[in-house]
This record gives sequence, structure tokens and C-alpha cells, in this order.
Amino acid sequence: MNNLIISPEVKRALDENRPVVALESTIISHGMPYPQNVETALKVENIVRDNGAIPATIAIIGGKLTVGISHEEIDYLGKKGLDVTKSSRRDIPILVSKGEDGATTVAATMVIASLAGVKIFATGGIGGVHRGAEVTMDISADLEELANNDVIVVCAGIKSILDLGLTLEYLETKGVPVIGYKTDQLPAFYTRESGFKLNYRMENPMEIAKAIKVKRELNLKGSMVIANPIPTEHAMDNKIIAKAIDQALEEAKNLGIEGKETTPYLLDKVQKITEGKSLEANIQLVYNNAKLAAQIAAGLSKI
Ligand code: PSU
Ligand code: MN
Repeated sequence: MNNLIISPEVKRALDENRPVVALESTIISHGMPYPQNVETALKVENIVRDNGAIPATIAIIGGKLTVGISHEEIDYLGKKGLDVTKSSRRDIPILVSKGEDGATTVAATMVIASLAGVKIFATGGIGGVHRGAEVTMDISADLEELANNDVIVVCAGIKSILDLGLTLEYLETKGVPVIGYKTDQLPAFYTRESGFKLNYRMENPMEIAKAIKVKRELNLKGSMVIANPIPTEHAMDNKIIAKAIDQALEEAKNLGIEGKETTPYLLDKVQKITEGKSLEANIQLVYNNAKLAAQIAAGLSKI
């Protein structure tokens, strides 16, 4: 397929069945401010390497679905920020046909990772069912992708800008297991606990790799969400973050923010309200997820 470009390093690793970890690019353009976004994206790649896997940051560059973008391209997307098109599954054919750039969400990154044959993907948080979705119907395309695409996603749970309970229900309906890594609870991104109990808990990367292998052998469609709590030393105070999120939601409502602008607006607002504390937590949890994803990928290539 001539619209898919896989970097030589990633291609070689895939051909040799060595571990590869996919990384998204909306988190770079829309999830964090410059220059922290670029610094984080580059460090995440190093963490993946330090843990025995090859990083494959994914984006649409000049209409090409690119797996393993260069450091210059990471810098370009980070600087361009909100001016890059945030692209989910629906945006892919349009951007490719027009030859434009796109920063890929969890959903679009899974689509492209799957085309390239990358099996594991690390990010910060997934999209989900928004609060008030019973009226707005705002449900992230990430969830439908998790239902249908077998790329495994490692994240720090679900951010409470969303309705965590409804998001878990959606995943249950679609047959997507949510596995707590060394936890019984769904982590809530900035905090380790949400009060929502998970059905499955696993203690090491190999245990997770084995479950992934079985899922693939049985040809069960859909993903698995590996929910990895933020390290204790970086977790935020429950009350502070809950208050910031409520305030951000209120302001979004007053401004009439909707559609694909909602998630980036809320992320930015929460960062501003917490004066950067939530940004630091966000960065640390992404590092933590990159490490676990690399370990799972390494485990998977051994069995
Ligand atoms: N949640 C985060 N950080 C992020 C995102 C979500 O904590 O950067 C981004 C991801 O790229 C995710 C997207 O796929 O937002 C979801 O957007 P929407 O809700 O519009 O589907
Ligand atoms: Mn939405």
C-alpha cells in the first residue's frame, strides 16, 4: 500500500518479530503544550528503547500514514500544535486524499498500527463516554476502535473529564476486557483510584502477554485495555483534580465547546487551572505506560 510508510528501523524489527510499541501523536499536538509535548514524545521513545522495544510514533505526514515518524516530524507536530488536524478514524481517508498532515488519536493510531502489524500501543488516556452523553451522544471513536481492532492499548485508565462508569459499561458491551496492572480498581489518570472495580488484575508483563497471545490465537476481535495506575509519587490529590475538572467542564459548557474540540479544551483547561501540576502528572504517567508497553511487547515476542 503506497499510502503507508514504515520507517526502516520499525520495518526491520517487525520483520524479525522483535518488540515494537506504537505511540500516538494527538497527545503531542493537542494533549500538551510546546515544548513539553516534544520533550515528552522524545523521552517516551527512549523509555521504550531502554525497555527492549522499538518505538513507532504514528502520524499522517503529507497524506502518508507514517509509522515511526522522525524526531524532526515530532518537533514539527509539537510546534504546530492545534493547527494540525486532530484525526480519528473518520479523518484518515480525507487527509490522505488531500495529502495533508494529521495527528492521530488513539483510534486512528490503532488503525494505522494494525495496518503496519504493530500489536501494542502506549498512550496516556483513552477517549470514552463523555459526561452528559445521554443527551449529547458524545462517545469517543476510540471505544468503537477498541471494540473492533486488536491492537492492545496501555493507558493510565480514564480521565474523569469522562463518565467512567458509562465508559466501562460500553467496553463491557463490546467485549473489551479492562485489566488492572497491579490494581483492582480502574485508575483515573491523574489518580490511582476511581472507586470503579475491575474484573481482572495482573501482576507482571508476561501474564498480560500470555492473555494477549490467547486472544489472538482464538481470533477474538477487539482490543484489551491495560490500565496502569500513575506511580504514587506523581499521583495528584483527588480533591484538587476533581475541582479542576468540574471547573473545566463548566467553562466548556458556557463556551459551547463541542465535538472534537471538547477533549483538547478540557485537557488544556485542567492544566491551566492546576498551574502545570496536572501536566507533570500527565508526563509521568505516559512514561510509566511506555515502560509497561515495552515490557509486554518484549514478552509477546518471546512466546
Ligand atoms: N485523553 C487524554 N489525553 C489525550 C487524549 C485523551 O488523557 O491526549 C486524546 C487522545 O488522542 C484520544 C483523544 O484518542 O484525545 C480522544 O478524543 P475524542 O474524545 O474527541 O475522541
Ligand atoms: Mn467526541
